[in-house]
Amino acid sequence: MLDAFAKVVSQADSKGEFLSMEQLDALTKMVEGGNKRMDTVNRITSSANSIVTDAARALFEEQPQLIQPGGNAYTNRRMAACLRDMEIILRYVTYAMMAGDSSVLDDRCLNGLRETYQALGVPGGSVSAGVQKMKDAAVKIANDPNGITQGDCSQLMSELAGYFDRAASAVA
Ligand code: PEB
Repeated sequence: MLDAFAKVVSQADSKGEFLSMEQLDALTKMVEGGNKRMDTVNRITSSANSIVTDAARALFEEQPQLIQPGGNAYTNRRMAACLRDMEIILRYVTYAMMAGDSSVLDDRCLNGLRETYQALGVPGGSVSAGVQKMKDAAVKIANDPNGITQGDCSQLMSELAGYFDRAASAVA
């Protein structure tokens, strides 16, 4: 598991090189944008419950077969597993956002997840659709201009969206 700093250090070390100016500039920008990054993580973390439940509700509205007998979210046990999975994925996205690097999400959540779902008979495409819904909600919440110092968050938001896309395509 790496963060943006450790990643650059490890890449440079594997080549036996000093950090480049480009790498230093990129990390300086990351430090300068640190408050915005933490606000983003904080906002998503505080709204995690509603992000998960709203996305699940919308998913079941679009794909009602999931909650009908024989569906993959039918019975309380499967419904609970489904909501839990969405929460786990969202949690790892917030970790990646905090670290500024996807490796924690990749290594501890997404690696092998497609195969797990295949083995369980859980439709990956549906999980993927649920993740996309969480993405839309999370970006909306993180990018809300109300109640926060104004600034340009476009780069952070596309980074955030990228982690969700990564999760969605890992299981699709
Ligand atoms: C991944 N999910 C499930 C299981 C595992 C995961 C390992 C099997 C064990 C269990 O049931 O608890 N666990 C999960 C994860 C990590 C982890 C992401 C990462 C670290 O450790 N059902 C639906 C939707 C979807 C869904 C499409 C969006 O209809 C999910 C939610 N996951 C779902 C369901 C099960 C499951 C298990 C229904 C139970 C499947 C079953 O037992 O029939």
